[in-house]
Amino acid sequence: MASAVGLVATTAPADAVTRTVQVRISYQINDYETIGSDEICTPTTRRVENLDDEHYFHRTSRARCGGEIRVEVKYTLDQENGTVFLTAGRVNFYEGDTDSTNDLDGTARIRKLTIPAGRAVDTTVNVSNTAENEPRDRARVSITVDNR
Ligand SMILES: [Ca+2]
Ligand SMILES: [Ca+2]
Ligand SMILES: [Ca+2]
Repeated sequence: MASAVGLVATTAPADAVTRTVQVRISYQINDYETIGSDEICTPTTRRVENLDDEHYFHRTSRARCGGEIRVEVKYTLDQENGTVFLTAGRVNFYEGDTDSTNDLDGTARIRKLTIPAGRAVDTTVNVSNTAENEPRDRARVSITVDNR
């Protein structure tokens, strides 16, 4: 039999747990136009990563639309004993001269998610241009965290 020496050569505790998690974020963005039709964008971002149970993971997903809008989804992932938690989540809606603008015109919280091992959980957030009272500048953001 092969020797077991070396198999425990790690600094992680024996009960360390790592989960491979996919976060999929689908955007439906409407860019209001004073002339012509509104511009509509439906990008999706996907991120697969390994979450150990000793750290928090701060993440940002971004989408742009119509030359004037940028939507940013910020969230924190934590993992304990195989269960994944999405916390401190927020969707920020920027609208201005370009899609690199820092003109924050709307924001909304993401509810906290608890995703047991073997499950996927999703949530939807709506945000719009409340600062300039332009409800046709808006985004619907669907977030799925897959802990399978
Ligand atoms: Ca516009
Ligand atoms: Ca535009
Ligand atoms: Ca604006």
